[in-house]
Amino acid sequence: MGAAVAAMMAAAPAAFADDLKLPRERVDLVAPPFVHPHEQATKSGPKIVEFKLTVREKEVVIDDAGTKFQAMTFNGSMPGPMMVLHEGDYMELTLVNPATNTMPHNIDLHAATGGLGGGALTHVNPGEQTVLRWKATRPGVFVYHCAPEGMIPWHVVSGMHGTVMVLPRDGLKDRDGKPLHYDRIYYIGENDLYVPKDENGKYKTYESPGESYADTMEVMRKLIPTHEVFEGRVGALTGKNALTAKVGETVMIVHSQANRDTRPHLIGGHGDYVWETGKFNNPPERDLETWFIRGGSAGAALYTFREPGIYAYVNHNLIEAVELGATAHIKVEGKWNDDLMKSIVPAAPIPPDKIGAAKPVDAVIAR
Ligand SMILES: [Cu+2]
Repeated sequence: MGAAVAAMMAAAPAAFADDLKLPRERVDLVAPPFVHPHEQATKSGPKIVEFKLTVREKEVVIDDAGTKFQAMTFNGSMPGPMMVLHEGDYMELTLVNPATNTMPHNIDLHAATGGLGGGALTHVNPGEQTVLRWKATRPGVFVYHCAPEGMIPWHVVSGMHGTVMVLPRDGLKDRDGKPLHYDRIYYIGENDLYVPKDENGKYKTYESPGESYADTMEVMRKLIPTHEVFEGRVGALTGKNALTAKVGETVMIVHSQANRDTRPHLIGGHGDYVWETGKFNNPPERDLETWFIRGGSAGAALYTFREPGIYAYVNHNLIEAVELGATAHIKVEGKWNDDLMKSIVPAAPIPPDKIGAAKPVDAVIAR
């Protein structure tokens, strides 16, 4: 670690000036759908939380047909990792743009105040890095995304987005101030993708993001995504990649969409407590069937699983869920509760003496 810190000090000495006499914590980030370990409520005072995001431009596969896509990412995943801190903490973010990249990048953090959310202070060309410090003053889940002048939407829909979660220091509360906790947390980042096709309708491939730019812009301007995905590809969270939970566990699902509206729905379950707009100073809504995530925002939902099974968690524009990819699975283990649901008569042929019962209905229709 010593060498890495020394290298960073040499690159950006001013950012490490010890003007805040606060404890520091360095956080190692993990790729979605997982979230780095964190306290839900904290008894400690404000601190400086250090995160590092490295921009990775890379080719990725976005569906089971093997469609290739020139992605731009924070830390190599679409979306980038969730970064968690508490209200009153400072984030000290190192943004690295390796020399192997081809594009300038930066970061606009919706949770931060001033300077285009940090976008004005974090512009890095390939081979550069920068350190930004900002104070977390508003609790909630907030999108962050790349926003380089002249190519903002392209970088965002190419994968450069993620979420910051600022927790209240004393944790989450319901409408009456009763504490709310989660046993697991998953972060689902939804991404609309616009992949150009050739004259035969086949998806085109490119050597670099820059080479794909003109064609991609043409598709983007029509506003019809070719893919709508969770965690960067169709099937990233289904089948053997399903999320897991147990009956009785409370799961927090944070859902972001940096560019386009979406409407999460848990088939067979609900949102027990939902911060639809994602901001924890507002009381959570109860018992939702579907909630709305505005493009450019993140929302948070708590659900305690009551029945085992495979749950589908979808964007309930079902065309986007089923045809374009916006579906996840949650595999829940535990004991079935007959009180909540029970099959009284399993499907079987209609008994002969009941066939006639259809006749009056036919008569009504005929009349
Ligand atoms: Cu970028």
